[in-house]
Amino acid sequence: MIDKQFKKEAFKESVKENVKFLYRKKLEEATQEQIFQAVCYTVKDVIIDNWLETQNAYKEQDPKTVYYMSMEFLMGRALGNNLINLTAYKEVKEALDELGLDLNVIEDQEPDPALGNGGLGRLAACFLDSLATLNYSAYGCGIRYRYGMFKQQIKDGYQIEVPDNWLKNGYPFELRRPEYAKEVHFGGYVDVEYDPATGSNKFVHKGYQAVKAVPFDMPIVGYNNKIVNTLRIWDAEPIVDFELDSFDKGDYKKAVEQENLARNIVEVLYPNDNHMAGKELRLKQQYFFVSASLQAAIAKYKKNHKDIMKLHEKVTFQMNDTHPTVAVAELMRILMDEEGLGWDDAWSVTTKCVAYTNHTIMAEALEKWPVELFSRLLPRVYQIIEEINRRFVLEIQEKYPGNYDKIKKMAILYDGQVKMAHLAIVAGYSVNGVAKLHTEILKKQELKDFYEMMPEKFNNKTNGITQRRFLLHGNQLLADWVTDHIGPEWITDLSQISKLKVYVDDEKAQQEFMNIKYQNKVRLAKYILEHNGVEVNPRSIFDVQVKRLHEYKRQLLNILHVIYLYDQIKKHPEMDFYPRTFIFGAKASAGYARAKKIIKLINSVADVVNNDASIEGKLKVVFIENYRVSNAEMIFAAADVSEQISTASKEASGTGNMKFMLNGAPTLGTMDGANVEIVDEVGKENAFIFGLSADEVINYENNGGYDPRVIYNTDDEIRQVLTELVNGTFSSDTELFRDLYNSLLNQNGGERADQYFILADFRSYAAAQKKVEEAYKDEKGWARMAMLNTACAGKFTSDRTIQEYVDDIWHLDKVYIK
Ligand code: B1H
Repeated sequence: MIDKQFKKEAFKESVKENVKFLYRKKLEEATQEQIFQAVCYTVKDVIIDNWLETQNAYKEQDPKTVYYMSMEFLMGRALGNNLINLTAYKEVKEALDELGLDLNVIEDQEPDPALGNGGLGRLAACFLDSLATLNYSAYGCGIRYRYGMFKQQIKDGYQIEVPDNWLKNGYPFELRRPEYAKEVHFGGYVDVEYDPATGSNKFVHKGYQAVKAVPFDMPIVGYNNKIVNTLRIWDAEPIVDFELDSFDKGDYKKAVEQENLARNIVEVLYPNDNHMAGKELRLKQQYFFVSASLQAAIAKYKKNHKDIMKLHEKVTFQMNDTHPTVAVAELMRILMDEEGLGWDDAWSVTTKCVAYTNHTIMAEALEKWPVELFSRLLPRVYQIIEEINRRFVLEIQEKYPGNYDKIKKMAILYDGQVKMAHLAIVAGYSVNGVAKLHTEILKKQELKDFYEMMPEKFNNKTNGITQRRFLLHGNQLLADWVTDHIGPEWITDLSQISKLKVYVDDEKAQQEFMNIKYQNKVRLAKYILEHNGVEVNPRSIFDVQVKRLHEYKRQLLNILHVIYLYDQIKKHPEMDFYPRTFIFGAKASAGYARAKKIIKLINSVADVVNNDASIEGKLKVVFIENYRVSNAEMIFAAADVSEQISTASKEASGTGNMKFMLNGAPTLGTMDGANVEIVDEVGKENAFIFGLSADEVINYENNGGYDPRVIYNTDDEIRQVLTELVNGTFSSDTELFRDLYNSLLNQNGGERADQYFILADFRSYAAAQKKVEEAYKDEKGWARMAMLNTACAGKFTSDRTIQEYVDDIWHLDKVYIK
């Protein structure tokens, strides 16, 4: 189904027209960036028609709508993805060819909209793609950060953060919607006033600062179904214009403050993955977009529904982690203070409308706000939380009379803090984890008391990824090959990909499959040469770990093992060694010193290893600068080995693991997160599993940890590797990596020695790596294993995840466009 506008001639004309219209130029005179804009406007023109039609269909058919509330949407580039989902990619590529233009180069002009940190934000983006593709009415609700995830530069091996001014040239796909602006209020105080109309008291918020929330809409194009949903991200503007003479002094001061508040609120994404910043501005961001989104959703509902008590029949709010959890109290506030409901009615509606997804058990990510801060910034909302808490504590007491420990563990307000997860669980009608193991850990450990009190709320929704971006767009060679063998149904029904299983022993298919992998490796090698100046051998094993840098993800284990291999090759130059390229990509939070040190270590090891002629290029180490969605697509396509080596129990799910698998890279990993389910699907013999189990790790943790010194003292090779961190092998400054060294061997304050069990898992990891090498030498065996990974990846589509959310939690209706 090709839209009229994508008939080549019409498309070419339209691009030329747009270049003229936008820049007063002829095509030959335009820059690539200008051509990019012109192409986007042509594409947007088609999208707009479908967008209108979709919204009309929604108006007519009145389906239930999910509002996916998230501080992060890691969208990645839109142009290529939109063309893919409009099924116009190839036609447009050809049309541009005929104009002497290269679609790849044009796509490369687009900044990555990077309004997210990592997995959590990218999951939200995959969900929007699946919701539109599966014909469900959905809004993404978020913030239009002026600056998204910082750009990473590597200088002398160190990470430098550069601001990401993604809106610099204007973003062609967004649409400003000032007519839907909303006001959001901060600070001030609450007055109790007698309301003669109702004969009771009402609460009035006074003396606040106000900000105008202005929505920008981005189209979310469904695959080949004419559906276009909306990602609505909010910008902040000051409410008062400066009409100086109309202000007295007090108003002038207030006007300046409101101006500043508006300017600051949406300025920048907090670049912390799995870590709570705890800053006042962050709470402002949260309330800002939550309040605006809820107001907009309720206004939309009220346009064609009278009874606010039935809100839950048409609307559901999914809270992406606790970041938007203030929604619970804000919805209560709107229902009571604006819609006039009493507490019980408001609570009844709220608790049928909000649901919560937990994404992590890392303690430092749990959101807790000081009561002092919270009540000062959001006095009315805080008052409501106090009442929710008071009633919940009564419930606890009723269920567990005399058990004050339960109150201590479950109350929303305790020790002068507001515990956002507790608020989300108490109000949510659903609480879900993001992989089977993660949900079990929530039930048995982290949220045990809540699970015992309200087991019916808890459920699992194993994450997924969209095959449209991560195979169809990212790996076009393999996508075509798959379609040639099993037809195109996999694009919207990934379970079909299991049909590839009949080819795994077919030698011709094996060769074609591995040849595609080789071509993708050549493409990546070229990128690495251009961006890192390092020459890598596409015949070597591409062993890849790309993800945010975090100690629990254990990039340190990977690089220590590289050092170990380097030592081995130096010591036994004659030994058999299959050439290996270790590829890393990772951003560290700007304030996370140890993570940044690990980046420096990787680059220092790379310097030594890559420049040591004596090892004859057997080993290469590459740190890819500025890992992000756009280069990720290329990296997954080129990977032979997928490193998923988190300390078991720490990675809630992981989604990179699924992207590698779909692209034919077996997992080298621990039994953590969704790795467990990957192994269930593909079989243990087609993965390389090592390390402590989650139970074992949790057991150690509950019993005071373990002693890495025993390993250090008894294993000479491991001791040698650690010694090289501090003996000048990788830096003339022997103190440079001292903290990393110490972190593995010494207890430090509350932090245990080697708290992520790196030494404990080292030998088992090295053994698994040895197995990888042996397996890779068997060409046919490897081809079979790689193909099986692709063929068994069907479960890990976000289409499946979304359908489960719909069936078990949201209960949305499908909408079809004629
Ligand atoms: C995940 C986060 C996260 N879990 C706090 N939690 C943040 C927490 O800015 N903050 O304050 C930002 C992000 N991110 C990830 O979610 C998990 O680590 C992955 O295992 C999981 O696959 C992903 C999606 O569920």
